[in-house]
Amino acid sequence: MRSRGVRMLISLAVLIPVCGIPAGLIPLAPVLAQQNRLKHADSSKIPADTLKDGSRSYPELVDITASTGIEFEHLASPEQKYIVESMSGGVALIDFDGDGWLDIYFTNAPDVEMALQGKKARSALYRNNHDGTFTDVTDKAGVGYPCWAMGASVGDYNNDGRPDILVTCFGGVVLYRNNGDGTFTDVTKCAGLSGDKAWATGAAFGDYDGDGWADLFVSHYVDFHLNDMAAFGSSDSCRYIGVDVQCGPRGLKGSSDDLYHNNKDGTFTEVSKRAGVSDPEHRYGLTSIWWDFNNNGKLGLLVTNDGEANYLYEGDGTGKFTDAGATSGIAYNDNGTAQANMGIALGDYQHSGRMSVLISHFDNEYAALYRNEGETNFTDVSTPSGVTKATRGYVGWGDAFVDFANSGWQDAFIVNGHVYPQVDSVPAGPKYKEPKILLLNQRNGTFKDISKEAGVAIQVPQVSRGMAVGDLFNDGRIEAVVENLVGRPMILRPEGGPRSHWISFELQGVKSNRLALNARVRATAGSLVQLGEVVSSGSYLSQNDLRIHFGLGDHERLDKAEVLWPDGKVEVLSSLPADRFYAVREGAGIVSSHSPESKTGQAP
Ligand SMILES: [Ca+2]
Ligand SMILES: [Ca+2]
Ligand SMILES: [Ca+2]
Repeated sequence: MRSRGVRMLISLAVLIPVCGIPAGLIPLAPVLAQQNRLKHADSSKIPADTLKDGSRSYPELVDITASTGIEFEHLASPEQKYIVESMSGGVALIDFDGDGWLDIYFTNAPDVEMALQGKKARSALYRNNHDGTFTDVTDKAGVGYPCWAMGASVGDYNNDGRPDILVTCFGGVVLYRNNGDGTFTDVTKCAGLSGDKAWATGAAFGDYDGDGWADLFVSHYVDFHLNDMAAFGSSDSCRYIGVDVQCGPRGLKGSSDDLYHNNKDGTFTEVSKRAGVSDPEHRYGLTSIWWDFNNNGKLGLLVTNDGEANYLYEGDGTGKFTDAGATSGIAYNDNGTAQANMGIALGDYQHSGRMSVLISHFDNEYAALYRNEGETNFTDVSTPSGVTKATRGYVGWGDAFVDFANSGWQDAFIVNGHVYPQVDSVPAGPKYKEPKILLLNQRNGTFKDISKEAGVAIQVPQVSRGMAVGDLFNDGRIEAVVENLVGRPMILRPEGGPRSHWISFELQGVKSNRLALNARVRATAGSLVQLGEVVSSGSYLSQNDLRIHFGLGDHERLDKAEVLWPDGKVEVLSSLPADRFYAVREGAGIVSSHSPESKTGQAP
């Protein structure tokens, strides 16, 4: 059965060389339009990554938004006079209806004027129709008006196997319980989360004490109030490159952070002070992420702070944390300066067996690549790796280590967009709308900027914020969903390039939390050894696919997949054919697997 599945996939690939996914999954018209456009683009100039036979050495990232039926628009005031108008736009990938296909939740926010008039902005949930299109199901789902939304992350707070949504807001958080029937219920109050009235930003689920129930961390940004707003251009901290701009965050008060322990009964208890993660210094917190950064079996927490030192909390496994930000090397850049730390990408880009970190930053800085050296040590390798040169001059937000080409080596993708529209009035200055950046992993610790070779779509300047990566169409290729502060999102799909193999794992916790957050897979195919982890939150206030996907290059099978469950137990799966999706249940091994052309799982 398996070999026939692989043969079928190959024959389909021959039939549809550009699209590379089974017929019927994507409407044909947009694909043909893309092919025609490609022909025109290629006839004027052969891209640097085109091989002699005309094929691409790297996929083109094609903007497929128009063909998806997604019409969401993020609201934004033209002038962005207040910092609270600039920071929204996280996007979450979540299979809310459990059909095995990723759905998309876009957060939205009003501007100050709208809010003062009592007007709200509509966030939106789109259900995946399995044919390349999505349907707006926001109203039925009941998730359209959570709050003045910043971002969203996914966790299963009541451990019923259904992923829930946590929305961070200017004004606390909103927890949506997934009812399993296409609807959600706002359970913020009964869950004990309604005490938060501050400006919440990065929320992340992780079971820090290993009791099998995901706990929740929520970072906060500026202590901001609509009845007491610093006026546009009113002081030195409200000017940039000679022009008046919005004020902050510098010059404004910051806000402390929260940690909620899961009581296993649908409620949480706030424990940040006794846990040591309350942020008494009131730094400007943005994205947060749980992961076992030093591979000691105990969950740690990274919190990016805007213009201030990052927190890297080392956990003792029982609920006590110590900030190792400064000693680990991740709090500051290699000049000892705190940068405007925003989005977080996690990835073992060097196949070292350790997850390194890429943090996006402001335009006069650079995206910082912190190489994980093990034992709670990180080295800022941004400059020797080529990341500094490629990212300086842009304001970066959502970021990901992602293998669009399925080569087995993760590249780095960063979406950009300035904070101040006023910069456009400065002739030699940066621009409000900025292109995206794609950095090719050169497999020697360095990256090459291939942004201009990856197609015209990512060169289109936008004011981007959130970004999430995942296999939207269950075809073994990873898409990127970019949420822009201004206007429509951009959905990017890799097309063309070498036909490489891949494998995908959905992990189901039993003793561990049901979504298997922070479980890992170490995947071995010949000499190619990769590490993947199930992570709540990340990028900029966004949520990636919870499945672990590996590109495998020429490898037609995985020799070995070691599943590292959060409690330290390891399950080893051997000789798995590539180009398939595997569901692995803790203690039970593979419970189903399927190829892209069969929509439902089957016994292994
Ligand atoms: Ca779905
Ligand atoms: Ca749930
Ligand atoms: Ca817990």
